[in-house]
Amino acid sequence: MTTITLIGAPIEEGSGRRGAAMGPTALRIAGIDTVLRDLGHTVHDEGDVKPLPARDLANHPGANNLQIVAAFARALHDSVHDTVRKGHFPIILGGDHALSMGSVSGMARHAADVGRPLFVLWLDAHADFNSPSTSPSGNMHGMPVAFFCGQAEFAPILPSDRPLVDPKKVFQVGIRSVDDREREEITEHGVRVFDMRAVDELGMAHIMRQILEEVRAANGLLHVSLDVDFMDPELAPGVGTTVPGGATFREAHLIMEVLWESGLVSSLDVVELNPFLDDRGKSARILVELTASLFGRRVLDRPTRSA
Ligand code: Z70
Ligand code: MN
Ligand code: MN
Ligand code: MN
Repeated sequence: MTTITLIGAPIEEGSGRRGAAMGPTALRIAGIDTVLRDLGHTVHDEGDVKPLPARDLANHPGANNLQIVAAFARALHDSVHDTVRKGHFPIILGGDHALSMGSVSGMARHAADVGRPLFVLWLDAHADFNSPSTSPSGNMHGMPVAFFCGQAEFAPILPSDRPLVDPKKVFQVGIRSVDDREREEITEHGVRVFDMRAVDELGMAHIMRQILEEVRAANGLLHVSLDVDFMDPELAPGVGTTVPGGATFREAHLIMEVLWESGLVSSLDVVELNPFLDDRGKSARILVELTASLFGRRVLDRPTRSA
């Protein structure tokens, strides 16, 4: 059984609208701690990180709310790194997706400490590979992947010696809304993309098998970042940007079940839940269910997990 640390990150300043700061509270009300304890895990809830704005950074015209976004990134980098160093599994309760600048960087630091490669599974409608100079919106929740892969424009946010993630170890599944410059960037940097067309043509089981085999062969750590908009908006409406044609309940569940069976997952972000836009807690409850499946809830007994 796993010792899990919940870390709330009530950031909404990366998203360009209000509401995602209520995400951690909604996930707690939906019972994320209880569900994990009922599965036999030990759960610590650290509460929410309380960052102070990064006043050393100047305002930037292409990076909205840079000071507060950077503050969350710094706080989460430290908190996630401390958690995983103790041998605990961090679950970051978002908050908008800009928080992954910090959580993934904290995991990259840990991976470097233990000499293993870090892989990232990015479950999202979006590629989130913009930079301040390419972003059409200036919203930093559209930038975390470019950040942790080391795009130079972000240099002052975290220390310059921070370990980066190799873009060829980032798997994006379910994407279906990509800006023109982002498309060029993810291709140029070799991000591994399984867009919605690939999901339809190959099937989720095949895609996940391929990803997990690669992580296992490299003895990698795997960070999972789950954006609510990965799922179809009919299923999970509680999100700022709804993009039609998302993952089904069955596809999302299958992913979580095979991830659990793999034993390879080291850390999880649950991001972009906007309870203000949700339909009577529906999206929060689905996220809690998916998290339960990632931690071993099953329908029937099957051949057990390998690790
Ligand atoms: C667009 C941008 C975005 C949500 C990421 C959208 C970004 N690519 N939206 N996550 N919900 O503004 O960069
Ligand atoms: Mn996202
Ligand atoms: Mn998204
Ligand atoms: Mn580039």
